Amino acid sequence: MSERSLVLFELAGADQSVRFSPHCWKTRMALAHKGLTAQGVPWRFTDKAEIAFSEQTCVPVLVDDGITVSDSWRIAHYLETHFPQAPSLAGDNSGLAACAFANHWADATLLPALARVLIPDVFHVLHPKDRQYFRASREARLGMTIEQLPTYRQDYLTELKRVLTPLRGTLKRQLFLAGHAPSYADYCVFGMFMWSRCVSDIAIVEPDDPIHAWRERLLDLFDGLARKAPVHHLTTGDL
Ligand SMILES: N[C@@H](CCC(=O)N[C@@H](CS)C(=O)NCC(=O)O)C(=O)O
Repeated sequence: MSERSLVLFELAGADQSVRFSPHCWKTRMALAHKGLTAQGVPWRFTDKAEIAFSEQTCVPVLVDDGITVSDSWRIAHYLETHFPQAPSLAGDNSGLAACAFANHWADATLLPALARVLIPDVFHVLHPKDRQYFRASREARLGMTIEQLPTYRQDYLTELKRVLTPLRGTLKRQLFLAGHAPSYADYCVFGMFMWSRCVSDIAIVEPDDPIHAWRERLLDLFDGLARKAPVHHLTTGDL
């Protein structure tokens, strides 16, 4: 396989052995995963002319026996398609392992961003016997009272929108995080949206946001299991 002449243009520092581009590293790792070796050509930001043949201005650029491919994601697809006998970049028997990132991202990044928006509403959904515990534990975590949170709600919503950027970018191009069909990765993130749906009527995504359509698809799954789930209805007593 490695007899093929593969050349990879990759970003280098002043020391040309330092190849520090994250995107080039994606390609490096993908090549290794496939059992392929490429001749690395050091490239600097200002060496545009050297990759002009690729008709764009960024590295990585892979040249495979005269075929030029740029953009790390497109290169990954190219490698997957043209080296089908090599281990799949999607992973073998990866199962839940493939969903681990979505789960960690949802828990470590999305959840805290959502919490700042939702906690005042969550408070009203709680059984009265839980309220004191909830207030004490969450206020200690947040460093402010539950009543103070809404003051900053607009800022928190702006931050949430920012946090959702990678999800939005993914769902602009595919139906589910796992591609054509949902996986546990979708459920890891969707759980956060169900949290919101169940406690609040705050619109956390706009109708023209790809996340909105994805959420609708998930709400429809399994005969509308999630859509049919009871949600809290705000009353004036909640406000
Ligand atoms: N989406 C591209 C991004 C590539 C990219 O931004 N590469 C940087 C190096 S990390 C680059 O070549 N930048 C050129 C420039 O800023 O002029 C990919 O995944 O390959």
